[in-house]
Amino acid sequence: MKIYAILDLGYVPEESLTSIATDLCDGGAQLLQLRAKNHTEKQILQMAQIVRPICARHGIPFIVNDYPRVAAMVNADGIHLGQDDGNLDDARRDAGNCSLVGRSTHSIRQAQKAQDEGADYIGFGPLHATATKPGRSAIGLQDIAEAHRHVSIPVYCIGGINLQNLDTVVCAGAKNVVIVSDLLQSNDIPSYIKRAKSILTTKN
Ligand code: TZP
Ligand code: MG
Repeated sequence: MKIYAILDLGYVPEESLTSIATDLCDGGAQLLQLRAKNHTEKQILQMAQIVRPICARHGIPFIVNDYPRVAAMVNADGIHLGQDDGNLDDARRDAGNCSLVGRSTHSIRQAQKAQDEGADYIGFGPLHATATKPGRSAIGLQDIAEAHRHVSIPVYCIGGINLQNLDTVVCAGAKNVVIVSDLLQSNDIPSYIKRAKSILTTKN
């Protein structure tokens, strides 16, 4: 039962990167990803150089979205790819043979395929429509339990999850979750994570 946090630059101003990364790590996030859809690779490298040591100090795996070479340059623990981001083996190699390669999946079939291709974990969603992933329709909660029956690698449910609906997501079979906008917009990140963890553990 893990909480995976994403430092999404759509919600985090660059000048707050250090403090928010520190709050997420201090608060108990168990994985941390850097995701920036409107920045250059060079800018993302600079941000990764800031976040990487914060994660290392806390012993939290640091994962880079989309840019294997950035992952290699900062010695990240992992790389995360979407459905259209290419081959997982190539990404792992380009990321310096990092230990974690994750793939976003939107169906049970894609979940199985990602496992077959060697993913170490998958994102599964979006469960609910979300402004963090515009244009991607919600898949709902009904396939969560089945996805867990089909794959043995960790499944991270994602998309529109917040403290109000987390219990329904867990009751539908979720074990691990990614929470992005609701967490990043909370005014007390550490206590948000503690509340989310207590929902995850009491319902699981
Ligand atoms: N992939 C599927 S949904 C999503 C991603 C990156 C965004 C999740 O963000 P939020 O704000 O928790 O809905
Ligand atoms: Mg991508």
